[in-house]
Amino acid sequence: MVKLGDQGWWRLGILAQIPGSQDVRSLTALVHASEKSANIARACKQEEALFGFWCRRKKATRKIRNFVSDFKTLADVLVQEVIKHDMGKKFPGLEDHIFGEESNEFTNSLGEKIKVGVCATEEDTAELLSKVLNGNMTAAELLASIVHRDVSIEDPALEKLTTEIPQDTMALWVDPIDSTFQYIKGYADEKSKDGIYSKGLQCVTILIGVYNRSSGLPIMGVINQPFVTRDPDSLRWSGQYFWGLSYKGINICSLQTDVNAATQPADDQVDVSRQKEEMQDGDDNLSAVISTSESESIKSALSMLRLYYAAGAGYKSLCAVQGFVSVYLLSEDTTFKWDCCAPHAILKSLGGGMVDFRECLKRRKLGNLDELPELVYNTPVNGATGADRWANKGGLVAYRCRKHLDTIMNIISSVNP
Ligand code: 2IP
Ligand code: CA
Repeated sequence: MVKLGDQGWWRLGILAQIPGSQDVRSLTALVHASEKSANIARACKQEEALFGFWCRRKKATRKIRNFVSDFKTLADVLVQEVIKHDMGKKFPGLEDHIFGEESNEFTNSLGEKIKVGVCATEEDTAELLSKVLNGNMTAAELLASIVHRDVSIEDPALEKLTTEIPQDTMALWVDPIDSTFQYIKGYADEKSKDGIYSKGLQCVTILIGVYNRSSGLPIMGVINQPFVTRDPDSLRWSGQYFWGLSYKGINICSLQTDVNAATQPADDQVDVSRQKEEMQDGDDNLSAVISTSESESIKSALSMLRLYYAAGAGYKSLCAVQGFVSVYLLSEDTTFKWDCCAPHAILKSLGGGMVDFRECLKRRKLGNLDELPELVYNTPVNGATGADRWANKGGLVAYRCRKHLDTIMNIISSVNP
């Protein structure tokens, strides 16, 4: 067994193929945790009859403009606890630096408060979950079996990574189920436009991002999309995941897994990806994805672009990651650090990033075009309380190509003088 914890380092890369070693200390652990989470999300959705009663309205105090509804689900709480448990088991001590949207407290229909968590044995976990599920042991056992089952993945690109990152420099933001409303109410048979779903289960994502505790900048992340295609016969869903790492000049993403290119200095990489995008995608082909609740002035400023609407902050970021759109832009303060850390890391690994929209606009007006106000993940909003401490106050722009970001910010500046 490889005990990298003794050195306090994470090793990125699969060690399972080395005789006597274990698959530990790696980006792989994040991918595993996200896949287990996706299994939980799919099980709760697919067995809706079994779990149909567990939706509770979130006691949300945070502001969500024009939201239709906001729910707290057992899947939400359980996924976050599973990620904490599994990462903490592999990297002892790290569980104290894993932050997320959910608390682990759940109130059942009898009004009893139960702390959801992963117990030492599958039986104990089932017992605990049955309390949340008002005694439904069948549902509790099914969930507990997924929670305690190891997932296996085959990802050759991950196997090639050998970077080591000191564990005590890292912290995590987790959004266990982003786009909760679509998860609860979303339909399975929505149609996409140019690959983009405006709503539906495809807009649901699980987001796990790692950032540097002192700089606050993202290092690596996984976006897991549990509901991508549904088998017409079994009606079972399958999903996909995307990962990215941007650390000390190493930039590698599951969408661009050329390790030789990835180990080039970061700046060189940015230039290469910029050149490619500039060649392929002229300014007349720019596009953006925005929230339906976006302000009218932004909607009209962006109307000259190909404009898409989609649910889910994680999903809209994923559209930018996949290159379906040039940017995901949000002018409001309705996203949080847990919505952005994972996609930000992946966009960085592709030569792009995520910036504070309002600060970006302000700097442009002052003529400061060079220094981008990248989002950071370690600093709460001054004077805010509760979840609002971790809101992205100035909105955001997620982009893959710097030139596209500049062009779109120019368009907005010109109509918002
Ligand atoms: C929400 C979710 C919403 C999003 C909001 C997020 O997270 O992603 O869909 O609003 O900003 O905070 P919109 O779809 O208008 O972009 P959650 O579902 O986890 O509460
Ligand atoms: Ca969210």
